[in-house]
Amino acid sequence: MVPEALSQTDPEVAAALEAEVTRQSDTLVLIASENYASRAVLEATGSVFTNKYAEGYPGRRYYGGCENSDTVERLAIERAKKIFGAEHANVQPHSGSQANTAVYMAMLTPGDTILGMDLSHGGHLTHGHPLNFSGRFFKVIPYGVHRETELLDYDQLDRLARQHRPKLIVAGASAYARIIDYPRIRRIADEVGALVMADIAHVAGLIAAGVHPNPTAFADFVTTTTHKTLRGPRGAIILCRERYAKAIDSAVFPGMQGGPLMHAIAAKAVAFREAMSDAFRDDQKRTIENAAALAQALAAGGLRIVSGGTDTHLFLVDLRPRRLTGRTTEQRLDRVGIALNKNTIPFDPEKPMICSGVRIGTPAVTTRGMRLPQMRDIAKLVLETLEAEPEARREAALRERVVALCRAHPIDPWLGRRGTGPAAAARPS
Ligand code: DSN
Repeated sequence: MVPEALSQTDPEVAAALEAEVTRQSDTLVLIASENYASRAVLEATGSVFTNKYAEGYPGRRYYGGCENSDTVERLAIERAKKIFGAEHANVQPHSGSQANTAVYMAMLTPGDTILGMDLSHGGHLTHGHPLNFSGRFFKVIPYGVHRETELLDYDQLDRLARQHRPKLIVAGASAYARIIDYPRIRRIADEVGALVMADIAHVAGLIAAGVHPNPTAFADFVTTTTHKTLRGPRGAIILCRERYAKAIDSAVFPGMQGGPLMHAIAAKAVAFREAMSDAFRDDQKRTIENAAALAQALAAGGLRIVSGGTDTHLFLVDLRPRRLTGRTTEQRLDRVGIALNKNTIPFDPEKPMICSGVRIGTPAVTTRGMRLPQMRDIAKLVLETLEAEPEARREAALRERVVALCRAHPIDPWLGRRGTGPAAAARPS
């Protein structure tokens, strides 16, 4: 897509956009929360739905001219319910943080107690971090992983729940590589009369594809972003039982949002349709296989994988045995065109801006068609880059190999630069 009008109106933004296309094309993205939305999703996101105000919900709006907005929002709702087996869906949250906020607003009163996974053990800011609204408005009891196994410590969670009698238990993580035992968390919650919110932002695509357990039957609320493994536009949704539908809808609007972003909702509907395809299911399965293979290859090269491996699309690497920090590693890999993020590991002695680990994910490289042989290539590139601070010539050589690997698996079909049909958009050529 050549952004003709944009180039004429604003050459500076057009140039930045063009540079971003090149950066995304020529970078190996191992950031676990990033992906490539299809061309169809990008078209809906960049559509005239951006012009429409549609406060309210389908059939009950505060503005005229909402018939087409109703159509796309109804499609998004029905598809979301079908994919996750939910009784009710609200597709309006602008982000995952706002989805979580809406659930808290609907069900809690400031000062209530919640249990959430510690950010430094893999949780998320909105699960009760002291600097986040969730940690400021609620009494948060963090739970985490076991020091030896680095697996979620359900006994600790059980103990804390009995001791503190929370109103809500948040299950879910943004940097935890293992399957979460949702039935067990439900049982713990039932023992103390707590609600359960499952935040599946990271694994939603895997769940949609049926290659990861679905918590919908065990949680009162399920929240997810739509742009990570789910491969849709930026945004989020909330799924819940019918009896909470009204409370959730009112918490989103008028509780904390005004006009829904209809262009994003249209794009969510498109992404949900794509998520029901066989091609999507295959890609999600491959995403997990690729993550396992990459973790194994890096471990064989001497890196320590937190908890010894992964069941999902991501894993954490503990860099302390290599005397590296997450920050140095992120920066060094960035210079050769490999993007990932520094991440705390459980019981991390380093500060959050330094970190002892990195988080590695395979959704983006899998979407661009990479498979097991490429995972071995990526592992080699990462290991060689980490061997020693590369001097300029070696760094340039590594960068060249990264670009060659990227160009063999182009993202052009997603950008409409080659092949424009749905097949080209849905899968790499
Ligand atoms: N920033 C997201 C992630 O990278 O996991 C979580 O919100």
